[in-house]
Amino acid sequence: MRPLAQFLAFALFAFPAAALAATPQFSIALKAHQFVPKELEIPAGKKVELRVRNNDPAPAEFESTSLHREEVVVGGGEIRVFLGPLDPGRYTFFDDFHPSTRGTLIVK
Ligand SMILES: [Cu+2]
Repeated sequence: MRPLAQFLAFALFAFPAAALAATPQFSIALKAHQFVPKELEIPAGKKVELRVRNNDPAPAEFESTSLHREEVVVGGGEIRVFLGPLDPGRYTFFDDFHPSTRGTLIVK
């Protein structure tokens, strides 16, 4: 391959990986039917990846009306939820299987 063709082949290969790596990641866990942390701050106007880890043996459901998300997390499992870009504000989420288990996403 000529140098330009080599560069283009490399760019096509490398840029999607770079774009993925640039998505900021955040984590919360479920422990004894509590979100840890209870409040999580994420940047406004950016797509983010939220990892939700369930450290309890019982299944949980990460649900949020304002975020339009509803996903089961099996006991001992982890899910990846892609959110945003979001407007600044407070977004509540809860475990629909244990509705008193609640947390807040603070977007600023
Ligand atoms: Cu639900």
